[in-house]
Amino acid sequence: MRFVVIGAGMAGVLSGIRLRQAGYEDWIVYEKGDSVGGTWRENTYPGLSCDVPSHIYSYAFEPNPDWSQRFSPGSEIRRYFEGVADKYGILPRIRFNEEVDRLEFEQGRWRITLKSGKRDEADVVIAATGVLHHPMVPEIPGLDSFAGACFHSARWDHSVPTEGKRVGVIGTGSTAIQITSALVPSTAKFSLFQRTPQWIAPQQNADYTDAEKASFRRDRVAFRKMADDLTRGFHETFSNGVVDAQSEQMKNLEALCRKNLDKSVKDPVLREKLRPNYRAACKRLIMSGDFYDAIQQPNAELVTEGIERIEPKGVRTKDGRLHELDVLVLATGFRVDRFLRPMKVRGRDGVDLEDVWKDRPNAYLSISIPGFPNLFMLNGPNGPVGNFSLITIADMQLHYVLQLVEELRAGRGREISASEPAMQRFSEEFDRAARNTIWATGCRSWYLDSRGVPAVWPFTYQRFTEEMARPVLANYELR
Ligand code: N01
Repeated sequence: MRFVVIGAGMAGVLSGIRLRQAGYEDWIVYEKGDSVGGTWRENTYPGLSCDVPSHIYSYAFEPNPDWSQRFSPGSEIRRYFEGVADKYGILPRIRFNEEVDRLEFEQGRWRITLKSGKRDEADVVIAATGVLHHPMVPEIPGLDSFAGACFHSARWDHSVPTEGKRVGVIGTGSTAIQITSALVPSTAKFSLFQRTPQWIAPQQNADYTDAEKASFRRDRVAFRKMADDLTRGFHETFSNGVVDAQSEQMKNLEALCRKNLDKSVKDPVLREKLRPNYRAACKRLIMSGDFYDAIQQPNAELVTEGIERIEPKGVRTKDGRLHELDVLVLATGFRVDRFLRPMKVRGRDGVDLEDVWKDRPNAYLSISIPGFPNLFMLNGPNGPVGNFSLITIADMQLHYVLQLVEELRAGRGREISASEPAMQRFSEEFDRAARNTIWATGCRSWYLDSRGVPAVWPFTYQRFTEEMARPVLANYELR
């Protein structure tokens, strides 16, 4: 069987490794960029780090005793992925600067057309195309008229100096919060344009000492146990809490965030401007040990007036004030409803994915779409994203996908995809559960789909683990 993997980010590299381990030799990875790393290649903004502990945000088979910090910086994470791809011999199998344009299922195989005009074919396609991938550029009047440098946070222009400059950032998501902490100390003036305040959980990010790293290297069993304990602790507290808005975990989390705000911000006016009027973790929870300190510095300003328009000299807010800027950063998030798009995907009988997904993207267990056989998504729609380690999630999904593929290898059929009734049942149960989650308690966030229903795994983490352990073949159509 021939496999095509789309994307050489964390999940694409993992796919190559797992395919080889499973004994498949005929596979290739198409990557539109010029190197591996996905989100860690595209995001290079100052202050970038992962707020999932590094020892959890690692491949299970490639623990890294050398992580510099509990939450290591983005550049280090990128180097980790590059190193793993190299060590496992994945790089020669990646076709860089090749973007997949079309996927068409014809006569039992996927026909792949690349933007370059080249063509390929595969029995199985694994889409490892990422979630937070397509920058969301806001429609603010006058945006193009800005005379200084303006870019999205995921397209950071490192040729533009920020030191000693007047920098403005639009947005208060995880990205903007990290940029704020990183840039306030070196800018002349820093303006953070907040549309909605965020709850922020405290985070301590100590460096690992040389002695600690040596002990991780020496005692692999204890090292593994530490990572497992971290994972378990996280799932028992956070992961199982978010799916039940009334849970003790969510109440405790809110108390923690409230205490963090009350204790950290001295000026009562600023404190109230920073206080959200929705529940903690309704939006994707932000963790930061230095944001409140940064925003209280004399050169920092939290701008809460709405943005009227952008002008050549800066941002005009609705109170008539012009915030003069040299650099404007759009930390305005991503189009998370894209998934496989903008690829044009046609399944069995020429069915267009755009039509199937015209209301919203949907997939059985986040992996398979009825009528699109032998096409499997990693971190697809409705999966566990958020404050999870997506590496663990993708690895479990691959384990599951490879069991489906095993049905083909064993000759029990040539085409496998979720059945319509299974998709229907899953969607109904999904929607019911989604309404009980913390994400549905009244805030705007990228978790919500076009109907305002959270599009994120709404069941327990335990359930995800159980579902991924073994596919229920009765829920699949095998031809
Ligand atoms: O994007 P976001 P992000 N005018 O969508 C605002 C992961 N991540 O890049 O809240 C004014 O969260 C918007 O305002 P509002 C993580 O999963 C992880 O920060 O909608 N403002 C919001 O404040 C994260 O959740 C890490 O009112 C506008 C912001 O832009 C995800 O990536 C680090 C606007 C967008 O926030 C995305 O985070 C970074 C407008 N027209 C990212 N349009 C870590 O691991 C949008 N906004 C630490």
